[in-house]
Amino acid sequence: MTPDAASIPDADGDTLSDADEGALEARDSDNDGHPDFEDDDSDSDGVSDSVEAGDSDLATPPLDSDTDGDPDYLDTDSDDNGIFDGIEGTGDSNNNGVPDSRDFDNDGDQIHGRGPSRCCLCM
Ligand SMILES: [Ca+2]
Ligand SMILES: [Ca+2]
Ligand SMILES: [Ca+2]
Ligand SMILES: [Ca+2]
Repeated sequence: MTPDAASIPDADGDTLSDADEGALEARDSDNDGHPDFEDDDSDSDGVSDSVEAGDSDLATPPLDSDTDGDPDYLDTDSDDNGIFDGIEGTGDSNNNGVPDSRDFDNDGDQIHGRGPSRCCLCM
């Protein structure tokens, strides 16, 4: 975390700044009655905002893994591989340091992860 980040407000402590979470307009992306800046899971995909933030630095913009304009914490399919983040979870099937929810190729077989992955089939 940079020194400047200590002065950036973060009401829910998920490492996404209140400004990034639309505190001014009290945006509530998943319409659960909790505005994003006070919601631990703003898109209700089962993966917490602190994980989907991408890093613990308040000064950096929220991560957008698939660069579709929706940051991961508001994107129910962060890696755009056709499998919802809540199904992929935050495990790391291929041990490449990228959680499955934002890893295009969970099993590392070089085949884009769209459709059922092998890890799901053997559960
Ligand atoms: Ca926050
Ligand atoms: Ca909410
Ligand atoms: Ca989420
Ligand atoms: Ca996105």
